[in-house]
Amino acid sequence: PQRKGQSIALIGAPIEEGAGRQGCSMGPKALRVAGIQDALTALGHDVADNGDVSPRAVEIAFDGTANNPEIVTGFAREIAKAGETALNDGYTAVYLGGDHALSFGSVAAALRRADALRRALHVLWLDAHADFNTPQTSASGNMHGMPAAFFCGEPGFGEMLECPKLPAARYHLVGARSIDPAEVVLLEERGADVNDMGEIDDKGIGAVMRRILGEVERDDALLHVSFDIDFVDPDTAPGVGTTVPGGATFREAHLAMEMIGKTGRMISLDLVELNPFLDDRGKSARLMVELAASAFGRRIFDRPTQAA
Ligand code: HAR
Ligand code: MN
Ligand code: MN
Ligand code: MN
Repeated sequence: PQRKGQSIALIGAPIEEGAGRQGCSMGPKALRVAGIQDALTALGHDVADNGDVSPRAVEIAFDGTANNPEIVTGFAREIAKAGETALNDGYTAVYLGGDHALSFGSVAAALRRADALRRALHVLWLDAHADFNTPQTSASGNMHGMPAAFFCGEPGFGEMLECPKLPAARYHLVGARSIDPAEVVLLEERGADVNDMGEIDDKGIGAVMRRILGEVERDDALLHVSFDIDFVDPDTAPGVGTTVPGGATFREAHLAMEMIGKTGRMISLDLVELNPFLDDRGKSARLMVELAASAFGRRIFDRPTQAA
């Protein structure tokens, strides 16, 4: 059930070097201006703002194509450290992105925490993209397109970060509509749980989410949620660098987040890929705050929903 009165830690991660264009570094500020702290506090939670991580670039290179590996790795290590500390102190971590490369660090923290508790972790990836490239497969070299391959144990990331690996079957991608050919092959071979928009159109977001959250329940697992704003249709959320038409509606996104909240199993949440430079008067930032609130218990009306 929904956990009331949680301690929540906001961790800003102004990384933009994982993306192909600049602007995501302004995301943490935009989410704060849009009222993330007040929105979660209003739901009865205790919300600490831990500020932004400030990494140094480290010396590292990968075989293949990977842009800005030094600063992306610097961020990943700092984020993992800040996240692990927050989780160990009993906080639910909310990462304010930042491009999706922040999840190298946030998922590492969640995996370490689950490992320490001897619990299984599932990762729910709400995204138009699979982010399952490696430096060997990536055509762009943009590292925001790679974190899922990393934490599922694909080789090619060298000494980037130490963390337990996620079995691919516990990587649940929802909302996909742009997956590269090499990613399709890899996702299939590894047995990742891919739910594209066609699946959502066919079965409905409620059924798709119910099935996934049912697996989390079955495993008595913890849940990390990675919310890429391009999961939502660009007409509704224009503040993003990689727009793909045909995304989730306002209502589908809300229902997904409400269902996540009701499980009471989410230990960490990424809010990523917001590009305030491209936004329409704060529209996308405000939507992200609203959706985060839904995952933390905001309801229009507390109607009972069907059990998993
Ligand atoms: N698959 C493409 C690549 O690897 C695009 C990845 C874009 N990723 C994000 N985050 N915007 O989901 O370059
Ligand atoms: Mn993404
Ligand atoms: Mn995306
Ligand atoms: Mn499955």
